Amino acid sequence: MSRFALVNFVPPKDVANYLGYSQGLGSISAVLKQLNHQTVLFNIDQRSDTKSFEAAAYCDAVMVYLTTTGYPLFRYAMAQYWGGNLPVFVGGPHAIALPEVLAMEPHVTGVCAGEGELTAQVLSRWMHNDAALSDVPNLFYNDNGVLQTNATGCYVADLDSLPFPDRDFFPYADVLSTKAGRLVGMEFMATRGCKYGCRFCLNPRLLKLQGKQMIRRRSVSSIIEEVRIATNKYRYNGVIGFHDDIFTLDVAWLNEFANRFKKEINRPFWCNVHIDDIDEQIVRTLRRAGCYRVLVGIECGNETMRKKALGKHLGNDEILYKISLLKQQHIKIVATFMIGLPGETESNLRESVDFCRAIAPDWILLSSLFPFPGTRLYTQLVAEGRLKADFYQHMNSETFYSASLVYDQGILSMETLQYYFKNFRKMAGVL
Ligand code: B12
Ligand code: SF4
Repeated sequence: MSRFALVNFVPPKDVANYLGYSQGLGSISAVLKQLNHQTVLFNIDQRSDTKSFEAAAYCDAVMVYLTTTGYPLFRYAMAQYWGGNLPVFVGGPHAIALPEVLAMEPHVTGVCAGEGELTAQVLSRWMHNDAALSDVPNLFYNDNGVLQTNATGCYVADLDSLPFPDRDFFPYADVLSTKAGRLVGMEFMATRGCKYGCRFCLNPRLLKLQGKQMIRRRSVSSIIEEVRIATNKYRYNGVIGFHDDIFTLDVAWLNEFANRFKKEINRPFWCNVHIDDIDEQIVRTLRRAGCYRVLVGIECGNETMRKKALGKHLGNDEILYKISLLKQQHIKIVATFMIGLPGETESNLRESVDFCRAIAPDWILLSSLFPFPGTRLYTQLVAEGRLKADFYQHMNSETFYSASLVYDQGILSMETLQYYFKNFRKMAGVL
């Protein structure tokens, strides 16, 4: 039996409302426990004291869930605490984006370039000399200075065969009781993968690494069973949240879900939808199932920019029509917008504000554009010389949450960006 430290580098509490639950780490913990290993969670932020770093190093191995914004802290932890004989494995979005770079960093034992359940299973055998690193699916590693890249594209074909994510591993009752926790609700995920090709998102890379078949869905029975067990266990009466990238990809699945969720669970839920996917019938089905809020990616007000810069092929008229369908069914709208896009002028920013006003969402999630490694936008900006390929090594981990841009946008001044970042909601009439 081994004891694994599962580490998540999270934003400090005063910077972002990180809730603490991660489906990815929860799933890896469940898989390891099924094999009789122990798992310990470390949520570490830049204000964490040395004890957290040191305690993780007392486990038999460290497994890091790495986002790009967590990279500076990861590097610090490796240099100060975890370098040496401790096996350190890295997975998560930043690992999926840059496995060949991370694998060659000092003291990194291996990097998971994809889904982690099969990887974790074989790694736990490696810990007991029962497998070689070359046997581990999706793993990139440094073999005496030579990069080894095992087959990627390995994933669990039947998601129902996985144990439910391990919620007990998190301080889960606390997660639910915070203000943000009450808003986000109890989180679930029925689908993995997304068919769209947005230039700012990591999903197209995952699709390329793992192939189209990787878009998978759990059965309705499996997701309902998980909701029933988890809500009973935590005596939870609040809202349910589905984190699937797009909840409405499969109409037949959605119909079955709507009938059974209403009958067997009957709780309000929110989910993510894509404007392209929804029509009157789907919106009615969502409502019938109990959907009271959706998150919709709009990103900007200029149609050409949305298509060309962001790869989101949606017309403004189509968006307004689909939004009206959602409103007819009294479904609340949370719209995402980004500012600081390549080629964006102040007049484009005003277009975004005006379009947002026309949509009149119930809430806006606004961010400044962050070209994550592994996305087509990142590759483009690096090729154009407007972004340093290793920018993430030097940034402050709070950059992501501010109005500053990490690339040379060349048109908008810092003052203009900050002004729109601060006043966008008010200007669009969303308070
Ligand atoms: C739900 C979600 C959240 C939730 C939960 C986050 C979490 N840690 O799970 C909340 C809202 C809290 C959140 C916060 C943030 N998120 Co978020 N989030 C997502 C979302 C939509 C789904 C994540 C998920 O559950 N995926 C499904 C599970 C099964 O996959 P997974 O998490 O990747 O884990 C698997 C593998 O990566 C791997 N794996 C992971 N860790 C390890 C470790 C080892 C050792 C191994 C072997 C394998 C392994 O195995 C897991 C199981 O298969 C993704 C988009 C996406 N589709 O993934 C964005 C995404 C992960 N988020 C992103 C970002 C930027 C953030 C924030 C930085 C933003 C913010 N507002 O603060 C924070 C970071 C907080 C943190 N450190 O976790 C980016 C990351 C991009 C990047 N390159 O870093 C993504 C990819 C969206 C995007 N923009 O493209 N997020
Ligand atoms: S629709 Fe959403 S999840 Fe899918 S590729 Fe675009 S941004 Fe990513």
